[in-house]
Amino acid sequence: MQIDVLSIFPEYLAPLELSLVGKAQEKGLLEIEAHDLRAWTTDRHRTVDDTPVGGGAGMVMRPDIWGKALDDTLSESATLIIPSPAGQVFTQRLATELSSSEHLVFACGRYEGIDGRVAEHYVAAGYRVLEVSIGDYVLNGGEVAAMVMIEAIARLIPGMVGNPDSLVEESHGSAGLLEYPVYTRPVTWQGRDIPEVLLSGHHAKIARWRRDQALQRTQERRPDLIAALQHDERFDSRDYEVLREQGFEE
Ligand code: JDQ
Repeated sequence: MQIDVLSIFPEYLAPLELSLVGKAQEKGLLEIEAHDLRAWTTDRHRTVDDTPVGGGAGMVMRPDIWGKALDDTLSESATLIIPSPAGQVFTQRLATELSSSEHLVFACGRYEGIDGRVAEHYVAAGYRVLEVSIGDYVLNGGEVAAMVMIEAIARLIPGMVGNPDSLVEESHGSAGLLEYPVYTRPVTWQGRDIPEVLLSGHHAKIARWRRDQALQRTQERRPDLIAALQHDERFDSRDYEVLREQGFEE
């Protein structure tokens, strides 16, 4: 997979060289390049922004500069991703879907964002264009959002990840639920013991305990996820027993 990131702060993307994403790059499964948007300016001040037409606070990024940068960067197979607080929400499903892409181009805006015609133009030109939010909070620009998405996507690239078992588990029974709590030695720490069942060696009991924990904390912290799973026949009768003990109805 090729990933190009366009930004006025390409140095922000430096951490992608490290850790998991760096390993994917070393393995040749992934190539990430950060480009300085100002390379496509022609004026002495390397201007990328202008005042908002119609009035209002702040500055807007110019479509002509973005157009030149994207024309030089997009390939025929590329998906254009524009981080935005007004985008569709980034999910594990979207990460999985994007992990089989040949080419992703992230257009990272700053200020009040990128002129709205840029997304429209590349849709009209036949590209897949996604305006994507990483959650309902406001960042100062698209760079951190792009890094979040790239990390989530890169760990799913076929042939990647240190421990493939963790990905298999993610896509199985626990899918759509929060993770169960995990423990390691020492068995007693600060007067707190690891739950006895985990030391029993009884694999079926351990699996059931972990599912109960996942169900309980999902019901407590993310009832929206329980509601979403309910009609999908994802729960057996024991699951419903656990949920009902927590005050769950229907
Ligand atoms: C940009 C901005 C509009 C603040 C400029 C480019 N999930 C998520 N939160 N914030 C962003 C994404 C994001 C992405 C790209 C961005 C924010 N800004 C700043 C723009 C209104 C408010």
